[in-house]
Order: sequence, then structure tokens, then C-alpha cells
Amino acid sequence: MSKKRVLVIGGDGYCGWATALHLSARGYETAILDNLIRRHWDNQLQIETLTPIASIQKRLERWKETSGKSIELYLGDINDYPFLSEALLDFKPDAVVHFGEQRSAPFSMINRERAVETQVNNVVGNLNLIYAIRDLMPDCHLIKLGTMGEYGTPNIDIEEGYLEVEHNGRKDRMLYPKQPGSMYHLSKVHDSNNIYFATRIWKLRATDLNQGVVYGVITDETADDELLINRLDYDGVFGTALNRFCIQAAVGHPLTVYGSGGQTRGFLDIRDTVRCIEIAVNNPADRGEFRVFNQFTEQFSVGQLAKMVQQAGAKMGLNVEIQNVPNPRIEKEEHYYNAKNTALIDLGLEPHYLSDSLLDSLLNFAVRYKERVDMNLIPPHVLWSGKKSVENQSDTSPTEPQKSQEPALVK
Ligand code: NAD
Ligand code: USQ
Repeated sequence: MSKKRVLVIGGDGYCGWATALHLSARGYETAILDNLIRRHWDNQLQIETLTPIASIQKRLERWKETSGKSIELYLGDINDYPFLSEALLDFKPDAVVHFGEQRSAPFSMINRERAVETQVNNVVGNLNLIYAIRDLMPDCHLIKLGTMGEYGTPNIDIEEGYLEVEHNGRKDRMLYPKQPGSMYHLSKVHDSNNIYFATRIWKLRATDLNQGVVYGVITDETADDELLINRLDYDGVFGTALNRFCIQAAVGHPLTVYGSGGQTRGFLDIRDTVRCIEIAVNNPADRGEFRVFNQFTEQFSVGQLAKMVQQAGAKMGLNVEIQNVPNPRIEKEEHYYNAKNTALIDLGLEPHYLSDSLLDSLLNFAVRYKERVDMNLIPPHVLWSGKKSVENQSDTSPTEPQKSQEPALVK
């Protein structure tokens, strides 16, 4: 049986690049659609990934040279409906994997403009995709990256998407209540509601992957070639907890645990991200089904992660300090957290659990590129309260145009 055709939207990004190569290497006809806006945001905020990433064209040329496989490229914005429609009609995917969103919680909390930009980019892009699939290829399987942060941190167990509710003697199965913690996480809730609607009303087939925080950088296809290397963000806007801690350890910066560090989240290795997507592609949702999987493999508090990095660093001779910095976010720092994650494992996921060897390899990787680290990019500068951080007290007032002060938010 011929392998499926998979369009990876956001295929120039961290999860998307690793996924596109993983699928291509395994014989799926793969295409990438991306408008490269993430590279533009990096430029605007004057941040760079730890790793020097090549242009998407150079990446794809090198992939063809080394693997003998072509990945088609559609350069454009999914908010541009004619472009999106043409790309879909041209490639004719069996499945669309949708990674193509603004994915940083701090970015979405910089100011009103960034909140609007995040929600318009994410919600409108996703809506366009829903309508394009409905009108052009209703049998196509939409695999949408959601986030565990849609649920927030409720004081009850987190189920996979749905909750059985009994109320006044009657029962129903309803979407699990959402309490997201940022304008970005809210955009994912809006996406989920829109996709759920499309599956109920138009019988589309969709899988919502509520992914936890991803860590790591090496996948089989991106490991050994600088032109295929993946991005690894460490700055206070796009960098995520464990990746940041490893890079901080490598450059001798105290690990920035926000607040008391009891914040608990689901985490997964990027090698499991790519495998989860492949599993979703191979097991499409039924027509009319809105399937929700919680895509993480383990739960940790950020304080626990910092201690693990400290111990792994000590074995390498690094003197790693942990610093509980004032929390720039408004979030619970001590809370109950117990999220289910059995659906992907039932479909065959064999998790890579967080281990000393993974931490060693991440730390070594960070040490290799440490000359590229700009220490000023490490501290968090975006405050959930909307107030300016101490460093920016002298900036323009919030009523003045905000765009000009953004570079100062990321020093
Ligand atoms: P990323 O920023 O590295 O990549 C996103 C890619 O999407 C970028 O290449 C960007 O240019 C592209 N893009 C954004 N808007 C677009 C648009 N309108 N049209 C076309 N392309 C567009 O992000 P990532 O870390 O790879 O995350 C990918 C997805 O996975 C996101 O939806 C994110 O919410 C989700 N996710 C990520 C993590 C994580 O830890 N990185 C965890 C859970 C969920
Ligand atoms: N944190 C620290 N120190 C840091 C960075 C973060 O203590 O230096 C804390 C945060 O306060 C938060 C937790 O770590 O409590 C997670 O923060 P994060 O920046 O690692 O992740 P988050 O903002 O939640 O967003 C990331 C991705 C996003 C994805 C989400 C999955 O950027 O795209 O949706 O992880 S989840 O968290 O499950 O919603």
C-alpha cells in the first residue's frame, strides 16, 4: 500500500522540521507549508536560536542530497485563503499536520498588539484550514497541535479531551473545561472549539494533540548535519523550561525557576513528538470524530527539572546553581496535577523517558554552541501583569505605541 501524503504546516519550525524529516525518511510523501514568520519574529525581537539554522531552501536541498527524497515547499501564509487552497489542491494531502501558529505564551502577553497578532494568526489560520478541508477535500485528516495548557491546572484529574458530567441526575460527555494561562493558550482553546464544531456539523475528521512542553533537539534525521540541524530556543520569550535550563547550565547562568517552582506540566522528548504525529497519521480519526490525545510522556514540576539538570551538570563538572526568580507569570505555583496520557501509548507510542543520557546529550549540545549564547536574552522580560519589568521602567507609557519598545522587552 502506498504511503500517505502529509502536508506539514509550520514545517520550518522546531516540531515541524523534525516531523517533516521523520515522515519523509519513512517514505511518506511529505510537503512543508510555512510563511517563515517565526524567523521574522526572531529578527524583530533580536533573538536567535542557539543553533545556527540554514534557510529552508538550503535545508531541503541538503535533505535531498543526503536522503534522496524530496520535500515539496509551499511558502506562504495560511491566513491567505487563496494561497492555502492552491497549496492543498496542488499537493492533495491525505493528512494535514498543523503546527503553523504563534506558539509562545510570553510573546502573546507582551502587549495588546502581540495578543491580537497571536489570536488572529492562530484562530484565523486554523479556521481557513477547516474551511479549505471542508470545501476542497472533506476526507482529509486534520491533525492539529493543541496544548496541555488548554486545561490549565484544575484541582481534578485531567482526562483526554472529554469529561463525563452528571448534573441533576442526567449525564453527558462534554469537552473538558478549559482554564488556559495565556493569550496564546487561549488561542488553542478557540481552535479546539472551532474544530469540534466542524467535526459535529460537517463531519470532518480531526485529531487534536494536546502536546506538553517539548524538550531536546536531536532526532535521527537532524543529528549529524549542520544544514539539517533543528532550532533550539533559549531566550525568555520562545525558550521553554527544560531546554532553557540545559543551556543556562552550559553557560554558567543560574537556572531560572519561576517562583517556588511547584508548577507541574506534562513533558516529552522531541523524538516522541515526531512519532506521535506518525501514529496519528497512520490511525486517522473517523468522519465526524473529534479525537483528543494528551501528547506528553511524563509530568514534572519545574523545580524537579532544575534539580535533575543540576545533578546531570555536576557529573559533567559544571557548577549549576538554581535561582528562584520572581515569577513573571500569573499562575499557580503549588497545585494538584494528574493528567491522563494513555491513548497514544495504546496506539503504539514507546516513550523516551527523561534520562541522564538525554540530559548529558542536551548539556553537551548546549556546551558545543555556548559561544552563540547572548546572556541578556536569558532573563524573562515579559510580565503577565502588563506592568513593565524593572529594566523597562523608563520606557514609553502603555498608551504610546508599543511596537517601538519591544526590543527592550527582550534585552
Ligand atoms: P515554532 O515557532 O518553532 O514553529 C512554528 C512554525 O509555524 C514556524 O516555522 C512559523 O513560521 C510557522 N507559522 C506560524 N504561523 C504561520 C502561518 N500563519 N502560516 C504559515 N506558517 C506559520 O513552534 P514549535 O515549537 O515548532 O511549535 C509547533 C506547534 O506545536 C505550535 O502550534 C505549538 O503551539 C505546538 N506546541 C509546541 C510545544 C513546544 O514545546 N514547542 C509544545 C506544545 C505544543
Ligand atoms: N518556567 C520556569 N522557568 C523558565 C521558563 C519557564 O520556571 O525559565 C515555568 C513557567 O513559569 C511555566 C512552566 O515553566 O510554569 C512552563 O513554561 P514554558 O515556557 O516551558 O512552557 P509554556 O509557556 O507553557 O509553553 C510551551 C510552548 C507552547 C506549548 C506549551 C505546552 O512554548 O507552545 O503549548 O509549552 S503546555 O505547557 O503543556 O501548555
